[in-house]
Amino acid sequence: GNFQAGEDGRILKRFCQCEQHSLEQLMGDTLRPFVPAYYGIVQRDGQAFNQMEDLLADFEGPSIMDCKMGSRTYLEEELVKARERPRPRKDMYEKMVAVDPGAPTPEEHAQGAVTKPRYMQWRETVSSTSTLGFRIEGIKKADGTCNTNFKKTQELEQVTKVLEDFVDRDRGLLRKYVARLEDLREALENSPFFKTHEVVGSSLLFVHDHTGLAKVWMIDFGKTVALPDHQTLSHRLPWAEGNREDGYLWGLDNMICLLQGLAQS
Ligand code: 4IP
Ligand code: MN
Repeated sequence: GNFQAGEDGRILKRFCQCEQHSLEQLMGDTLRPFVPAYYGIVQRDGQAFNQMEDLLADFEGPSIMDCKMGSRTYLEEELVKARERPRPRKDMYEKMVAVDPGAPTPEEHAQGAVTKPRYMQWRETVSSTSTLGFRIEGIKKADGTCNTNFKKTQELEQVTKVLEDFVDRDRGLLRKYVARLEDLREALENSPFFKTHEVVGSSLLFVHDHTGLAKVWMIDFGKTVALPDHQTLSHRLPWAEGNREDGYLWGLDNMICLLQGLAQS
């Protein structure tokens, strides 16, 4: 797997250059309180790992939710590569058919394969990524239940139900999550790092427990890349190929709105 247990309060994640670069820079950014602390590279059995803070360490029997943020989940460079040299992916075809046997085109059925951007775009359009700018990837609750079957969770009502269930309709929890997300939004809007990076495939990790502790962090920076000099993003404008907009803040605005609605209902 990608993870190994680290020493006290730390985890090891398979080394990724892009993630290392991002975590290092984030340690000196306004976003620092919203990302895992980074402790550098370590070697284990001849393999390199990024060592970072175990975000679950302070919780007693945590409930956890992973939401992938943004309206685009692949890098523009992956689109260019796939166009120049299409690499048919059988594994992605199979993942697609498992969710919807009717999704592949007749040509894709004949090939038994799809390109990565094709798969990623399809995932976006059947989930809430395309309609809300975020999608729920997985939930593990304190009661032991675990669900990663959200590939077709798209409608606002479905998403709302899942979020309500995650917090067991606890308004106090919802208010804490909303407050934390509003703080995060402010930090993002003031972050030099965020302004100058395309943030793709990154998630928000929601964690709470029975003591009422509730926090959210940004995780997964394997596809967070610096823009060319002097280019910046709004993170709210729609994506058009070449503008590199990722829809991150659009998704966060929608998420905050939704949770606010639940907290008040
Ligand atoms: C996965 O699709 C996720 O999108 C992965 O993103 C992505 O990894 C995988 O691409 C893709 O197959 P499913 O979630 O539908 O299984 P993440 O790691 O953010 O979950 P990348 O490499 O794009 O981060 P491949 O090319 O690694 O298979
Ligand atoms: Mn992820």
